[in-house]
Amino acid sequence: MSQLNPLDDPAADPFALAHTAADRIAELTGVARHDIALTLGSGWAHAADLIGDTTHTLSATEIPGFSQPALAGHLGTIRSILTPSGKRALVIGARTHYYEGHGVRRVVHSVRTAAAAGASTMILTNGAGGIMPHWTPGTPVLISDHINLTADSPLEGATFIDLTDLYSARLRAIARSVASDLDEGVYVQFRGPHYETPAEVQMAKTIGGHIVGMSTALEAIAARQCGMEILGMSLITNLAAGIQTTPLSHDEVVAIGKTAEPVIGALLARIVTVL
Ligand code: 8IG
Repeated sequence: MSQLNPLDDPAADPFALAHTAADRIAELTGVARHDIALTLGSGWAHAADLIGDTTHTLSATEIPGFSQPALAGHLGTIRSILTPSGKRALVIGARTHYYEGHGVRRVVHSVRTAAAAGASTMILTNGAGGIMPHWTPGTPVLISDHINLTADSPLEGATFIDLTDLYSARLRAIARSVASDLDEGVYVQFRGPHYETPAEVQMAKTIGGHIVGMSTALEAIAARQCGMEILGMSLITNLAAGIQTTPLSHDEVVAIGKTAEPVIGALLARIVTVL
């Protein structure tokens, strides 16, 4: 089931390919520049219907370097949306996860494409496990920082990038101006696709983590490299292994996402309106 992807050529320049992808988006949409970009993870897809008028829906397969998501429930589409405040939002529903094993270039291609399309703000959302026991499934939380446990990086060569204030305090404050009760926490990215053992969750807690997931951290690093300002949000769909006493089930995670979708979609739409 190999799929030809120009990013898989080691000689390819991933930034040049991101520009090619952005040019294709501009050509297909007729929109020369996008202002903000959103990656919608598990539970967040409905936000796309609420943040404005979708003027174009593209299939990920039309855009160089993108692949269809491996996961049912993740839409393989890229939308251009005109928000009520007149901004252009690029909504990426086609996330490639690190655990798919296609390499980190493919994981961060959507972020680099968004930057090449002009976006200066990157909103990264995901479904994740919660370590804080009071975060009942369905709770949205802001990401305040991350711990990257993938032992990988989207940066190649001796590229030293500062990650202080990676998840913009300014954007978190704006999010809280819309929903003052939004809690925040440190996101720990594991490789997956297995969920953690309870011992690994205890380790994540001990080293300062509050949220466990399988995306976002690598994407945030790439977004920072491109100079974007980042807002990260997790939907807690389950308590992490050992914090909840019942076994984790993907079906349950999807079901919680579906239930929470209208609420968190509306929340994200309100945040986008005031950005
Ligand atoms: I949804 O409990 C979701 N994604 N690593 N752990 C990790 N990723 C997740 C989890 C979880 N829940």
